[in-house]
Amino acid sequence: MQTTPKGFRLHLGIFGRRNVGKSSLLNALTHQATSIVSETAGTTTDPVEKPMELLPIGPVLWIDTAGVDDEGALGELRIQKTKSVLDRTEIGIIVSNADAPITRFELDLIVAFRNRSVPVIYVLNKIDVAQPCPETLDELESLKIPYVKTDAITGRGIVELHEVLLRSVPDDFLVPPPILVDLVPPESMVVLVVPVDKEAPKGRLILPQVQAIREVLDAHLSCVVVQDTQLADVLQRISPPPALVVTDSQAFVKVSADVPQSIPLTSFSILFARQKADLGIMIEGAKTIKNLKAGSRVLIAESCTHHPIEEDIGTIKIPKLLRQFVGGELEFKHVRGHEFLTDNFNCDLVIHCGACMWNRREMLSRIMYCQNANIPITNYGLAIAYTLGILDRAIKPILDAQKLRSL
Ligand SMILES: Nc1nc2c(ncn2[C@@H]2O[C@H](COP(=O)(O)OP(=O)(O)O)[C@@H](O)[C@H]2O)c(=O)[nH]1
Ligand code: SF4
Ligand SMILES: [Mg+2]
Repeated sequence: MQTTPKGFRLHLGIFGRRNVGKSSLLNALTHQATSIVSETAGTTTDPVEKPMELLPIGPVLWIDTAGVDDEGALGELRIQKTKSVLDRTEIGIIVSNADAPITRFELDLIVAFRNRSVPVIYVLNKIDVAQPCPETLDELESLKIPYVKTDAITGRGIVELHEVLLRSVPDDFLVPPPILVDLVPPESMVVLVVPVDKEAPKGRLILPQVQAIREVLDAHLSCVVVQDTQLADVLQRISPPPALVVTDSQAFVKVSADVPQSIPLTSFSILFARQKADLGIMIEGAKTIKNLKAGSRVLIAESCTHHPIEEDIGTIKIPKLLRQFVGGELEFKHVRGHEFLTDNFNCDLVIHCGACMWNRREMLSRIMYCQNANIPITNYGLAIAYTLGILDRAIKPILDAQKLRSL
């Protein structure tokens, strides 16, 4: 985690007047005593920096500052230091006592962030003591500033603050990793296995396949696209062997038998779990399949509302594989589109489609929702690979590439 250079971390600055609970909020956000909390105003002097992995957003750097209303000559110096943090802040968090009106201190901060095109979040803290007055909420709404009510001592509102943070993360920070080109050496060849069975759409390929081919071409690599039935024969004819084989998850067992262990193998869904979501969290989710037992509840979620291709895999194939794995009946619920856990289906696992039609932020929001509700989440490809006992092989090409990068 500490290997991420500071410059690549999303800088989250915490600002506000003295004693409003900025340091307490940072401690609640990081679950540790990072910053000194005190009843004495002006305790935080120099900005306090705390790097952390804020899942599923990624590596962030929290910066706790001194109060912007500090007094005296020393106070002036602290204010200068606090202002210098403004210039490196990518999301500004303004903390205030919940019942306090918005004063010139907060307004100055809002203007400073707006001038820098930096998103702002307003935190109304100490709601255990007093509620915000309606005028403050009206003003925040008219300024179009998202706000969250917190009690930094008990951690109330921290989950909501995480959700608002994710919504405020600038797009360029959420730039997804490539689909596959970073997993193979330059100028290498990859083989894409695309079964054309009765479930395949007529006359075309599906989006993940098209996107993978396009990425390979853009990177000036080459690729061979074959059906699973031709794979063994084609592999014999390719020399040197391909740098990677990517298969549709549904053909994984056959393909895994046909591809020698020396050739890295993964699936489209696993590549998309990395690109669209957070592969680490999704792998952990897949591994919780071993905890399912007869009667466990599984939510199967698809991003598209009507998608006949996925219908079979989500409604028939995955439930069948899971029943076989568990050796008993499970309770399944299927949701589509933006409908998601809204009826509080208290489930043991969420299995999501590859989300190829969605942007990364939307999928990360779902992951965050599940994490906050303590529900493991995985995707179709990972769930299939796990139940078939081939997960380790399927994720190895990605883990190997990550290891190489961190050397
Ligand atoms: N009741 C209550 N007290 C809080 C809350 N957050 C912080 N405090 C208290 O407010 C005081 C100032 O907190 P601190 O985090 O040092 O404020 P800072 O100066 O803005 O960093 C301390 O005594 C904290 O215990 C809260 O949500 N509720
Ligand atoms: S978003 Fe999901 S349901 Fe829609 S095509 Fe992609 S994998 Fe299938
Ligand atoms: Mg402080």
